[in-house]
Amino acid sequence: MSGAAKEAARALTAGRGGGAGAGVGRAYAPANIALVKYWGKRDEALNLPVTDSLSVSLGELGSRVELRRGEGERDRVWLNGAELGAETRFVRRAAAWLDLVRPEGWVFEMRAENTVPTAAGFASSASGFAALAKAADGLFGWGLEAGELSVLARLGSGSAARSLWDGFVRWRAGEREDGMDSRGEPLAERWEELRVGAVTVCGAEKPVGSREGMRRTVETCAFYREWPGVVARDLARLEGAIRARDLQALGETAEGNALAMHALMAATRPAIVYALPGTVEAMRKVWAARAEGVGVWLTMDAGPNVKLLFEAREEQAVRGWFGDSLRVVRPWG
Ligand code: 2P0
Repeated sequence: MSGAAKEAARALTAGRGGGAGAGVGRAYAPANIALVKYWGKRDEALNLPVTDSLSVSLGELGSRVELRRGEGERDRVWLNGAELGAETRFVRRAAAWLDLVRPEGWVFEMRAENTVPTAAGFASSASGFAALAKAADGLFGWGLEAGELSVLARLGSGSAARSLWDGFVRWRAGEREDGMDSRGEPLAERWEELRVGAVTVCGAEKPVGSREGMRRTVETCAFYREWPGVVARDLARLEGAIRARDLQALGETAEGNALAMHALMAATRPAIVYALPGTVEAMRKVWAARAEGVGVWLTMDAGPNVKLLFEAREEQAVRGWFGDSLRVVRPWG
């Protein structure tokens, strides 16, 4: 990782804690789904976004990480009980983050368990880096606050800045060049009846990764200059909807924002289209269900799978429309 990322990690952790007193750090962090999306970086090395974004956590879907000092020449990493090869993307990304906090001469042993079904298209990098930052805090005894851990987690993956809390989290883009003010902030509101559904269309790896996709959009999409205005308007609407427990306003805002993001992608050159035939089919099903009075809205990330937003009282009706392809989670666990 870059010198700037190392500098940021050092600024947060230097002189904190007494080394590895705990011997092991253990932590859990929930995955999150953005209702107003992050798409575009102003600084790639630090994962600093162009705009704020706002997500809701996914309760029991997330990552558990255990971190301790290892022996030998290199880091060893296990995912869901199986040791991964040093050249896998997962291990390379974890090791790059660990380099930011690695004491001289150290190697690590990291054990990660994901309860996020990767095949359902929930990103596990957000919960993974948030849990890793918390586990490192436990191992080294830094005693960092959640907001500071959000900065550290962001250095691994942007959306990880939103995975340090349960519930609604707004990631403030911040203005500082070193990114110290670019961190998540939890909203006080709890919305116990809110449900998130995942419709699995395809579990295969996406054709264009988020980092590359964002870069391409910022550079070539003729409408990208409109995006910050769209986000500002949607954030104001969404926060109002959350305060008022207005599902229709929340749903319309989230669905509109996701489709606007996908429109940016389509207007990128070369175009980025994550939707598959099954994606469009699921979208049309949501709209048909709504036309029949079911309170359900959709959102989509950088992939073909569709996420649904509804309240507990509609769960049966939504299941009736989507059957076995649907996984339902409670944001507050
Ligand atoms: C989001 N996504 O707000 C947006 C919406 C996908 C679409 O954040 O490059 O894994 O590590 O900062 O956070 C996915 O991208 O990207 C993402 P990096 P990240 O959730």
